Amino acid sequence: MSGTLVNAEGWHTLVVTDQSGNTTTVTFTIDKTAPTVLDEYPDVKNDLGNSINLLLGTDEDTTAYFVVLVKGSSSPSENQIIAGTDIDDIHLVLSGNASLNANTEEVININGLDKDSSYEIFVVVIDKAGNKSMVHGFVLNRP
Ligand SMILES: [Ca+2]
Repeated sequence: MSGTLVNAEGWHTLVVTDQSGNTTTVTFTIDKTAPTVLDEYPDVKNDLGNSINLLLGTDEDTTAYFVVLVKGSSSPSENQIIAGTDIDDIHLVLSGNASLNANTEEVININGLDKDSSYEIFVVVIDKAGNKSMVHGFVLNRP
């Protein structure tokens, strides 16, 4: 094997030629950039007491993970949010994930809330290369 080390981001095409002159072309991408949660997200609409719509948007195709905690809870780490736990690794019923398309608003329905409680929702998104965004929080205040 010989060749040039490729580590630049973006799409690359690799052409392999054997001793008989047969060639195989492989296309691959290198992505080292963390995805970003767009400015207006996360957001909550349609607060019906026991259920809400969580709105999310990102700048590339990602999987979003979220946990819903009582207001004032400490933020879990990225990996704890992915695992659906709080900062003490306690698994949360109010957690989940969804696929997001780049620059498209995704609406996630969350059920099972106590209508009299205020909540804090923590979100992290991961791109297809495994790069993680920062944790983003949203406080859902109830009267
Ligand atoms: Ca990326």
